[in-house]
Amino acid sequence: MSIEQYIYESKKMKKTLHMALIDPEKQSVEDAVKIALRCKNAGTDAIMIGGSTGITTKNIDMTATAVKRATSLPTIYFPAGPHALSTQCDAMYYMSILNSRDLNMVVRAQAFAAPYVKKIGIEPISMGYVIVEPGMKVGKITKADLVKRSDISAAIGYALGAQYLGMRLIYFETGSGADKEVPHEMIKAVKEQIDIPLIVGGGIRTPEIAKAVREAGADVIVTGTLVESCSDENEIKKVITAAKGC
Ligand code: 1GP
Repeated sequence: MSIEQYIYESKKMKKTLHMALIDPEKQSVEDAVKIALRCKNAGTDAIMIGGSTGITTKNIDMTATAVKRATSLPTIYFPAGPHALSTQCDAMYYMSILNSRDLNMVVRAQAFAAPYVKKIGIEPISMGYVIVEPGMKVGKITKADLVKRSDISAAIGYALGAQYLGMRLIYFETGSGADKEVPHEMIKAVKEQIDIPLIVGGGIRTPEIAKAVREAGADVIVTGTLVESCSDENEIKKVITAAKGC
C-alpha cells in the first residue's frame, strides 16, 4: 500500500493519525533514532523528516535510513526545496505553498524538481500547504501572506481550491514552535467543506490541544518541537494518545 493510500484508508476508517516530525539539522542521526524509537513506543504512525533550513540530501537520507532500520515506520520527506531530495524516504509531500508570494514556492521549484523525483522513484504525494498566523520561520522563508487567524473564508478557499486543483492532501500550519495551534473553528470549518485529508501542525504540545485539534477534524496531527525536546516517553505518549483518540 502506498503512503497516500494508507492516509486515505485511515481517514475512511475515521482513524486520526499522528506523525512525528524530525528535523535532521537539529540533532545527530543517533539522537534522531532515539526520538523515532520513543515516538514509535508512544504510538506514532509515521515519521516525517525535514526542516526549513540546513537540509541536505545527505542528512535527510542518513536520518531516514537509520530511522527506518530502527523503527520500520513509514518515513515521509517534508521538503525544504529542490536542492535536497531524499532517495531513502518512502514518500515525499509534493507540496505547493499556496499562500506564498514567491512563485518558486508555489510551482517553479516543483517543476524544477519533478524530473529528479521521477528518476529517484520516491512516491510523491500532492499536497497544498497553508501557513496561518503566527507562521514562525517557515512563514518568513516562504514569503507567505499569512492567513489571519480570524479569516475562516480564506482558509476554506485555499483548502477547497487545493482539492479542486487535484491535490491529495491539505496541510494547515502555524509554524514549528508556534505558541498557538491552528484555530479550532478554522479546522472545523475547513473540514466541513473538503473531502481530502486534512493535516494540522504547529504549536501542538499538550494532550488537551491534541485532543481539541482531533475533535475539530484533523485527519493527521503533526508534532515536531514536542518530540524533539521531550525525552519523557510517557509525556509524548499522552499527547500522541490524545491526538489519535485511542
Ligand atoms: C512544523 O507542523 C510542524 O512544520 C510541527 O510544529 O514543531 O510546533 O510541533 P511544532
